[in-house]
Amino acid sequence: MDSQEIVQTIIKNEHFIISSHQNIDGDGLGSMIALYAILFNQSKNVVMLYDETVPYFYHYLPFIEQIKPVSSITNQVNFKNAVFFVVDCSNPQRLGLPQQLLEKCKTVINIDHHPDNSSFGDLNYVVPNYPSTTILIYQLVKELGEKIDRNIATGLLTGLITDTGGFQYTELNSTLLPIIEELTAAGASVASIMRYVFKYRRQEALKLLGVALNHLYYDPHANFGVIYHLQDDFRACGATEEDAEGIVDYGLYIPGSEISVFIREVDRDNFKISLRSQGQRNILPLAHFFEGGGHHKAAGFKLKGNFLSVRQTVTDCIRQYLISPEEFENTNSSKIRANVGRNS
Ligand SMILES: [Mn+2]
Repeated sequence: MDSQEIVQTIIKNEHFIISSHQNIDGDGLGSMIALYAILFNQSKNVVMLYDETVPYFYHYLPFIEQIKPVSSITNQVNFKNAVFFVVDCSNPQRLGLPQQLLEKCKTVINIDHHPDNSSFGDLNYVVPNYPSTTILIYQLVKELGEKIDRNIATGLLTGLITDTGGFQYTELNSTLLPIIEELTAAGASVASIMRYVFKYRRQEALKLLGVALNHLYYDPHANFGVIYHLQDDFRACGATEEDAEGIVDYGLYIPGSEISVFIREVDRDNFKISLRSQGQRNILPLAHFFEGGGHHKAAGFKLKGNFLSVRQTVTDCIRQYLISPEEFENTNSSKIRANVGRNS
């Protein structure tokens, strides 16, 4: 791992760009914000780039208004001298527009915890078994010898809380507890972050959740839940994509459920599919089968087609996988392998 070199690169350089994956989550944002705050405290010249809307329930984060679209900075940054941090992002394609800036920059630093990260950086700090990318940023702050203030702590804790599902997917242990204690002592609030990340939702989002629960289908033989939203559902509720955050989890609430799948129509005949699992099930092979990616317990991919055929394809695959994972992986091994790290 290149953490020592990353620390040296921070010390030796003045200009930094930070970005994360499209369809951003609390770990991507928390990592960006914490890193921004660290570099800001060192009086470095730093910009954060993201081209989509940052969901309103993350607006409590410090420096959130400093996140800019690519078009706003293109003329201001001397890319030849800039170090580009890509955080919580398994491959450059997931960056969206900021991807075009990577090759203009002096150094690309890739900090991530996705198992299928393609090690695309000049320097790579990738540890797949870490619960969040923000814990890697925490290690960097320590190596830098930088004091953790409230802003840094809030970013770091936001990533940890989001990616562990509020400490439901990762056990609180003797490694994490002292870190959480340190971050809360620095001024971050577990209670407040938990509320914003998981509970703070506008009325339109709650209506959308109601529709999702009405659509819920559960397969009692293979033990998985399916939820979906069509464009008409978003329109009827006055909801947007950000309002669907967290809905995928409900398919795992049913006793015995092993996998939850959430299919949503983002444009006509264009679907995003999110997968979640609990217990021992690793859903990454399923995501790779469909040219997606992610983690063992949280992954996703995209599919085109009409809704009924998309749903049929996805549910058939999940059923086959749950009934016999070895057979599924053996039958599809070349396709699964070819897609690892390609597009998650
Ligand atoms: Mn993450």
